[in-house]
Amino acid sequence: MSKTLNIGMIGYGFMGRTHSNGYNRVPNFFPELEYKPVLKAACARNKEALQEFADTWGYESIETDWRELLKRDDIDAVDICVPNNLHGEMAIAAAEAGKMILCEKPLAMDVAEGQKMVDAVEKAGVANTVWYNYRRIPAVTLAKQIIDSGKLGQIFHYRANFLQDWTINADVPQGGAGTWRLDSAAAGSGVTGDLLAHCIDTAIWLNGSISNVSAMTETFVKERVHAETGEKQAVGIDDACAFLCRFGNGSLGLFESTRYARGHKALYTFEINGEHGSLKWDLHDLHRLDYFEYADEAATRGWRSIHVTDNGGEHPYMDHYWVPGLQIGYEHSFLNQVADFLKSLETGEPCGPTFADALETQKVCDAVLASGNDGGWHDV
Ligand code: SOE
Repeated sequence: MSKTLNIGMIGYGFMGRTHSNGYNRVPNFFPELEYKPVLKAACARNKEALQEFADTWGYESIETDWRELLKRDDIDAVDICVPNNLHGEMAIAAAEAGKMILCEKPLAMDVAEGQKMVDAVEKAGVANTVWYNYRRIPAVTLAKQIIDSGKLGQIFHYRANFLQDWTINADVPQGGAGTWRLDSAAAGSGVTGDLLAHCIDTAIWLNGSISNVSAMTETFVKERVHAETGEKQAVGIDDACAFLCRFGNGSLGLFESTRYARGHKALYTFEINGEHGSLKWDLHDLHRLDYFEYADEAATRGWRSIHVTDNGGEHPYMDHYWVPGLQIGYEHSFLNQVADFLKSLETGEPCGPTFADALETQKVCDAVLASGNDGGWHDV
């Protein structure tokens, strides 16, 4: 007999859409799961825009006050899809109300706030996860399986980039619904919390903990008009950030992110070099994983590009989709995370990254920002 999981979604932006799509489609692709999500209520302050969102994605009701949403007995899980400065207060209140929580990344504004959120979900004993969705792109999950199998041997290098170009124009405002990511009061940080956090989450998952960091940050556009007040204000976010790090396993890391890489829209790439082989992945070609294996015969040795679409159990998640050779996309990483969350309710196992896992990423982000400010090496 199937069980329902009633979702209360807070927020209706880009991420609200990706998550809602995940909840809606998961029963089609993962019919074996015991729990089925039900889009019970969507919540935001702008009633008209919210109603349109609710109608588009199939939410049964709306709430304009998130505290009212938390009081409802018919809500099992709360999805927090709002600017970063609201995650902490909402997540702590949701945990106190006994709700399960699926929180958009990054977990918090800083480590101190993130720690309170971890304490709250652990005290309440509620299921929790953070939407670092790239882990669940099949090619990235395959990279994890290859590394865990030991095929790469000792890891020497981890390299990652996340490059965009959408804030080069100094007329782009900060703050407000579409551009809160540029306002440090709402976002906490710039590319470090927004983009590098993804790279760091994947890196910790694939290659283990990060011990210390040395970073360089820059804000190229120093002042921007605030979309809500119309006032010109100093920009407090990092527009670009590059950092070096050491991993606990002795490997060296090199990370770069910017919103000023003209021509790049969302170029997330990583490369891992080990003793016996290397792996590389590129979000713009997300269904492929490139693999070099030194043990191959010398004459034909070279990089192979694995089309991660086999559905006989060889390739993670793919048995839930089409026939071999037919790929899936960005949105399926969210379906896969919903499916894993629902599965975790059956098994009682946590669905990573949990709040506690995401706090480790937050610790690296805080150390990177501190190093960007003073130029020194910082322990994580
Ligand atoms: C920023 O443009 C952004 O939307 C991030 O906020 C997302 O987390 C990332 O996946 C894509 O880029």
